[in-house]
Amino acid sequence: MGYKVAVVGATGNVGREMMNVLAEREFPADEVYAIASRRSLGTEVSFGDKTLKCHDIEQFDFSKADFCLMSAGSTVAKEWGPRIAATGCIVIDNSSYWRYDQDVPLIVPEVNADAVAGYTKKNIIANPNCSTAQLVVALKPLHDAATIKRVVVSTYQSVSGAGKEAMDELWQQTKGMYVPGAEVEAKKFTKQIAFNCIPHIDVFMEDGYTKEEWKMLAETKKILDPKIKLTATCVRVPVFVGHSEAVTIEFENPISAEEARAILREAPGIMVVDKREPGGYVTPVEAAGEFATYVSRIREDATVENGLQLWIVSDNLLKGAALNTVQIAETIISRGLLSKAA
Ligand code: 11C
Repeated sequence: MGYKVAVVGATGNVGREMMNVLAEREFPADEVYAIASRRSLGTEVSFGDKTLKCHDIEQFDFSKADFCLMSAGSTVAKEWGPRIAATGCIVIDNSSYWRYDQDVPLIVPEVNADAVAGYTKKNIIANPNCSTAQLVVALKPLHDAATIKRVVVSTYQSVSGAGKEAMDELWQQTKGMYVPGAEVEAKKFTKQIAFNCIPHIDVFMEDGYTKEEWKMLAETKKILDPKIKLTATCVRVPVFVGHSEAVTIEFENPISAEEARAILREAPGIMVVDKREPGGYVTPVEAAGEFATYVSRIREDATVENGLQLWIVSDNLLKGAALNTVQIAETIISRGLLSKAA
């Protein structure tokens, strides 16, 4: 007998990927329910070779589901997370709303799968921000080997992280550049995104960092190690899918590029592509649609003691969101932690 899975936010970028990942990984589901707000009622979404009609979140009986994979933003997560959790259905939420709650585990299965057992406090588990998920998968095995002290990261984040309208804005604006009179003004972004890059993701905070940059720090500490120092600059680039990160790491103990490459080759979820020749590295176009997090350009940083530099690329809608939520549900099942009988 399999499980019953509700996907809330099924019509969004991430919700649709959740459906694809459940189907592609052959998640042991008897039933998958597509859930959305009333205005999406009747909208159809694909699940494998089936087409599912969306249910209205207000009308759906969540007590019949074992898992609720939710990607509908913080407002929905705040209101509906506890309501769904109270029915006995485990909520795995992709928004930032629950991530920093000490009674809610924040999980990347390759990094801190043991912490998932803590979900019983609220029956809610949080999925990290996409830029954090791919970062910590690569940092974890290196931290185990040589103890990370400090990380400096610059991100190159695709527009799909900002949703479907943002993807449309990049597409229309790019086309409009070549058609006199068809220029498209910036709407979703603060400035032109076509042929440009914007050093601003999420809101500004008092100290001058953006919330996206703060999230990378707070989430890395919660998932991996609170002792790690991290500073980030998060930049939006005109790429549709796939976030890239240039990462400088300072370690407590010596670690060579060769050792790091060997460790990362064995690490779960990581694919090393590092040929030190033209094209011997991965770009977001190649990572889009893939489950792996790719690491390239592994080299020693001669400006500090025990320093390394890496280039990390992953599909932000998959490892950064949909894949990770499905992996969390798989972890609960494989560890026998589901409190409700399947
Ligand atoms: C972006 N990382 O690329 C964001 C999207 O906290 O889950 C995901 C925001 C979040 O815009």
